[in-house]
Amino acid sequence: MAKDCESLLRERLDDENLQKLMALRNSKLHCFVAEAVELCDPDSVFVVTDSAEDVARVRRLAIELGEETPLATDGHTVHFDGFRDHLCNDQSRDRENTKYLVPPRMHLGAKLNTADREEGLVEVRSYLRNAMAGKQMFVRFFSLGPTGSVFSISGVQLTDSAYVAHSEDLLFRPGYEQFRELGNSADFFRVLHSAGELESSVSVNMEGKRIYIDIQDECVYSVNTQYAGNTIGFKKLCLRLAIRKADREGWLSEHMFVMGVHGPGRRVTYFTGAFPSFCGKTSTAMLPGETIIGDDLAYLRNIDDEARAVNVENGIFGVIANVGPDDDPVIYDVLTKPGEVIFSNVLVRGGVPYWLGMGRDLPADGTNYAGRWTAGMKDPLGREVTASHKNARYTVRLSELANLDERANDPAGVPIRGIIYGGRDSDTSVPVRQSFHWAHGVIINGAGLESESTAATLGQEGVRSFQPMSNLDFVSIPLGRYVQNHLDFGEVLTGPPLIFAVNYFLKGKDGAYLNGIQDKRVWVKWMELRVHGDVGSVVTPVGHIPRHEDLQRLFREVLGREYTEAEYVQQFTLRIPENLKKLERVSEIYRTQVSDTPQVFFDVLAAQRKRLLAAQTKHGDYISPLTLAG
Ligand code: SPV
Ligand code: MN
Repeated sequence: MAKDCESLLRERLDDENLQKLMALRNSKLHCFVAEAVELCDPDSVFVVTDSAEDVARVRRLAIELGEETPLATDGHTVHFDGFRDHLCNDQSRDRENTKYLVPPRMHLGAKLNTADREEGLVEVRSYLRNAMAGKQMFVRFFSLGPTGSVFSISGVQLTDSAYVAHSEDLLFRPGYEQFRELGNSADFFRVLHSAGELESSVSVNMEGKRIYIDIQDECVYSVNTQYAGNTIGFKKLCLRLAIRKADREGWLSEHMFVMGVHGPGRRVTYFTGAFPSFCGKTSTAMLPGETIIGDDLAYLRNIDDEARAVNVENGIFGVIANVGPDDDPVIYDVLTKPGEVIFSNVLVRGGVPYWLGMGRDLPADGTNYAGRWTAGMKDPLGREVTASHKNARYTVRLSELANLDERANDPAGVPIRGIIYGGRDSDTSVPVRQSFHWAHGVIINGAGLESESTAATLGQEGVRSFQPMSNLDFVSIPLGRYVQNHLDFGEVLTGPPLIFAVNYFLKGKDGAYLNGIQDKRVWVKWMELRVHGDVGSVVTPVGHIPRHEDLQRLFREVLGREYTEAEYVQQFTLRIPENLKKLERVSEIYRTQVSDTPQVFFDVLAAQRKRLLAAQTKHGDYISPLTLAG
């Protein structure tokens, strides 16, 4: 077999590319490329090493092939993903067509989207057959996590999209040299992607969009799509494989940022944070005054009984809507100065990118994801085409950010002292709270996480969805087992991270948000002080919450404003009926939809319920934090 692969490669690759591939003495790699070449039939194969020359050529090709168009500012380009109407488009992750291919008799639980492995492989291969005819195949090597580290996982991606290949240069650490070290090991992830049939460099066969994850073979297939979340295999697609690998090997693969929060006396305390999309995860990770390690994916390991984490990635594929100079100055700066940036699905006019909520007026016409655009334009279904897509994005290297943490590439990771869970919750949870202990945090803050949709996504505001660890879309093992892995991870650590929950979206009775966008800068400082025991707390039935005097001082120091007792009482009033309802919802889901929920889960929920009921009997439905502070 290895011999056949090699002769096929010799037939199809030119000398230079063949040599680059053969320098990596890995027969599984060679066969993966050979079989993909045979299946997809590209005109040529470009094996991309870590050299600056190869990397620059990928970017050039993205422009030459029309997948990216240069903008007026040096280094900026724009890419558009296909759009026909609001039901048929390629601007977001496609949940419905993303499936795990599972062998017979393997069960992943009701919450996971699965297909029969053999049938799925036949189907996706039928779409991939000859899909690269007339095109070039890029062979890309990356390291997930810092190179040469206990955390690193090697990955190879084959794609016919220069935009995908280019985006990966910004998002991941180069891995060709790491593949050399790998020798003939079979321990790496593989991704095969084709954008499929193109018109004006855009995927058009959207009915044929398939994203299949073969968990048995650790291989991802993606076809007839270009949206990065569906195509850049090392982002969310390999996250699913990494969750399984972590399960086997006893570590955690999470949808989390990693950041350094700066405390008194130059102290830096590292946190990870899990928030569903559109809930402030990236903007928290890059708060001014703090330092960023990563905004989306983290690997956590127990190293000498300490939790340590790395950023899986090396760049950011971030939501651009509402990024403006006041609320997100760090990234706004990167997006408006010369440097390598790929904008996707924004509005362009005169070589300048525009997006919703950027803090300036948008032009009345231009080019966007729907083609030529004018204000008020409707799609064929009669729905408004917004100036930029609400999931329009930017892709940049982390090194462009002024506040990159100096330990961002530390092969040993950084010690994690706090974990933050956040969701969109208009009526239940206080803005920040700390759980009583590891299991309490894992279960209530993490596994019990819910988030509300916005009007823009479901047409109906305030629909809560269940978002355990904000990782539900990517969990590739039975959910109860995944929760158990979290419980086990912390149990053996000496001083496990404290677990916090934040809620940036709490509303008052009048429907207005109770917090300012900048308030999260205070919450992270409070959490940092809690880690070191530098501030006390008010003990409530749901955990520890801040005292007014500590917040008052922090609001002055961080935001230079007074934080009144009235504000505090409004924001931190414990809402007992809402909290009881939340417990019921979470309990119901784990009782009826998750077959292997650990018993401790229900015990922790029951204890919280008991505390809430006791407080309700004593103080009523809505309890001021001042009452609880005694
Ligand atoms: C998210 O949606 O959580 C993202 C972007 O980070 S994607 O790569 O599409 O997952
Ligand atoms: Mn994400």
